[in-house]
Amino acid sequence: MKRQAFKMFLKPGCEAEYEKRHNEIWPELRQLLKEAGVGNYSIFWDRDTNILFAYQEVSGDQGSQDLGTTEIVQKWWAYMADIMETKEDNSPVSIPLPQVFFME
Ligand code: RM4
Repeated sequence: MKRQAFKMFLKPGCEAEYEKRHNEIWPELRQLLKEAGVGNYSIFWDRDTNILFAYQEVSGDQGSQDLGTTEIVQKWWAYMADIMETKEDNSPVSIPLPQVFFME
Protein backbone atom coordinates (compact mmCIF):
# COMPACT_ATOMS: atom_id res chain seq x y z
CA MET A 1 0.00 0.00 0.00
CA LYS A 2 1.39 3.36 -1.06
CA ARG A 3 0.43 6.68 0.44
CA GLN A 4 -0.02 9.27 -2.33
CA ALA A 5 -0.69 13.01 -2.21
CA PHE A 6 -1.19 15.55 -4.93
CA LYS A 7 -2.60 19.02 -5.43
CA MET A 8 -5.23 20.28 -7.84
CA PHE A 9 -6.67 23.72 -8.42
CA LEU A 10 -10.23 24.90 -7.84
CA LYS A 11 -11.66 27.90 -9.65
CA PRO A 12 -12.46 30.76 -7.24
CA GLY A 13 -15.89 30.69 -5.61
CA CYS A 14 -16.54 27.05 -6.52
CA GLU A 15 -15.84 25.33 -3.20
CA ALA A 16 -19.51 24.78 -2.28
CA GLU A 17 -20.27 23.25 -5.66
CA TYR A 18 -17.11 21.16 -5.52
CA GLU A 19 -18.05 19.76 -2.11
CA LYS A 20 -21.67 19.18 -3.23
CA ARG A 21 -20.61 17.22 -6.31
CA HIS A 22 -18.21 15.11 -4.26
CA ASN A 23 -20.79 14.43 -1.59
CA GLU A 24 -22.84 13.07 -4.49
CA ILE A 25 -19.98 11.15 -6.10
CA TRP A 26 -21.25 8.76 -8.77
CA PRO A 27 -21.54 5.21 -7.41
CA GLU A 28 -19.82 3.86 -10.52
CA LEU A 29 -16.83 6.15 -9.95
CA ARG A 30 -16.64 5.14 -6.29
CA GLN A 31 -16.74 1.49 -7.38
CA LEU A 32 -14.02 2.02 -10.01
CA LEU A 33 -11.74 3.69 -7.47
CA LYS A 34 -12.29 0.92 -4.95
CA GLU A 35 -11.70 -1.80 -7.54
CA ALA A 36 -8.50 -0.05 -8.59
CA GLY A 37 -7.33 -0.21 -4.96
CA VAL A 38 -7.77 3.47 -4.08
CA GLY A 39 -8.95 4.06 -0.51
CA ASN A 40 -8.84 6.47 2.39
CA TYR A 41 -9.19 9.13 -0.29
CA SER A 42 -9.54 12.64 1.11
CA ILE A 43 -9.43 16.04 -0.57
CA PHE A 44 -8.88 19.24 1.42
CA TRP A 45 -9.37 22.83 0.25
CA ASP A 46 -7.02 25.72 1.01
CA ARG A 47 -9.21 28.81 1.20
CA ASP A 48 -6.29 31.19 0.64
CA THR A 49 -5.03 29.63 -2.59
CA ASN A 50 -7.92 27.45 -3.86
CA ILE A 51 -5.48 24.58 -3.88
CA LEU A 52 -7.06 21.17 -3.39
CA PHE A 53 -4.83 18.82 -1.42
CA ALA A 54 -5.61 15.16 -2.10
CA TYR A 55 -4.46 12.17 -0.08
CA GLN A 56 -5.13 8.56 -0.93
CA GLU A 57 -3.85 5.08 -0.20
CA VAL A 58 -3.24 2.89 -3.23
CA SER A 59 -2.96 -0.89 -3.01
CA GLY A 60 -2.68 -1.46 -6.76
CA ASP A 61 -0.44 0.17 -9.33
CA GLN A 62 -2.82 2.99 -10.30
CA GLY A 63 -3.94 5.95 -8.25
CA SER A 64 -7.04 8.01 -9.03
CA GLN A 65 -5.12 10.26 -11.43
CA ASP A 66 -3.91 7.29 -13.44
CA LEU A 67 -7.45 6.15 -14.36
CA GLY A 68 -8.03 8.69 -17.13
CA THR A 69 -8.26 5.99 -19.80
CA THR A 70 -11.57 4.78 -18.33
CA GLU A 71 -14.84 6.18 -19.65
CA ILE A 72 -16.20 6.89 -16.18
CA VAL A 73 -13.20 9.00 -15.15
CA GLN A 74 -13.25 10.83 -18.49
CA LYS A 75 -16.96 11.65 -17.92
CA TRP A 76 -16.26 12.73 -14.33
CA TRP A 77 -13.38 14.95 -15.37
CA ALA A 78 -15.53 16.55 -18.07
CA TYR A 79 -18.28 17.09 -15.46
CA MET A 80 -15.81 18.76 -13.10
CA ALA A 81 -14.00 20.81 -15.75
CA ASP A 82 -16.13 23.95 -15.32
CA ILE A 83 -14.97 24.42 -11.70
CA MET A 84 -11.37 23.19 -11.82
CA GLU A 85 -8.16 24.06 -13.64
CA THR A 86 -7.81 21.39 -16.32
CA LYS A 87 -5.64 20.37 -19.22
CA GLU A 88 -6.86 20.17 -22.82
CA ASP A 89 -8.36 16.73 -22.24
CA ASN A 90 -10.39 17.92 -19.21
CA SER A 91 -8.08 16.10 -16.82
CA PRO A 92 -7.42 18.19 -13.72
CA VAL A 93 -4.04 19.86 -13.41
CA SER A 94 -2.59 17.53 -10.80
CA ILE A 95 0.83 17.90 -9.16
CA PRO A 96 2.21 14.93 -7.18
CA LEU A 97 3.58 15.87 -3.75
CA PRO A 98 6.55 14.05 -2.17
CA GLN A 99 6.10 12.75 1.35
CA VAL A 100 8.36 14.53 3.80
CA PHE A 101 7.03 13.09 7.06
CA PHE A 102 5.09 10.03 8.19
CA MET A 103 4.25 8.80 11.67
CA GLU A 104 2.41 5.55 12.29
C1 RM4 B 1 -11.53 15.17 -8.10
C2 RM4 B 1 -10.71 14.83 -9.36
C3 RM4 B 1 -10.05 13.49 -9.17
C4 RM4 B 1 -11.09 12.43 -8.80
C5 RM4 B 1 -11.92 12.88 -7.60
C6 RM4 B 1 -13.01 11.88 -7.26
O1 RM4 B 1 -12.17 16.41 -8.24
O2 RM4 B 1 -11.58 14.78 -10.46
O3 RM4 B 1 -9.35 13.11 -10.36
O4 RM4 B 1 -10.41 11.22 -8.48
O5 RM4 B 1 -12.50 14.15 -7.89
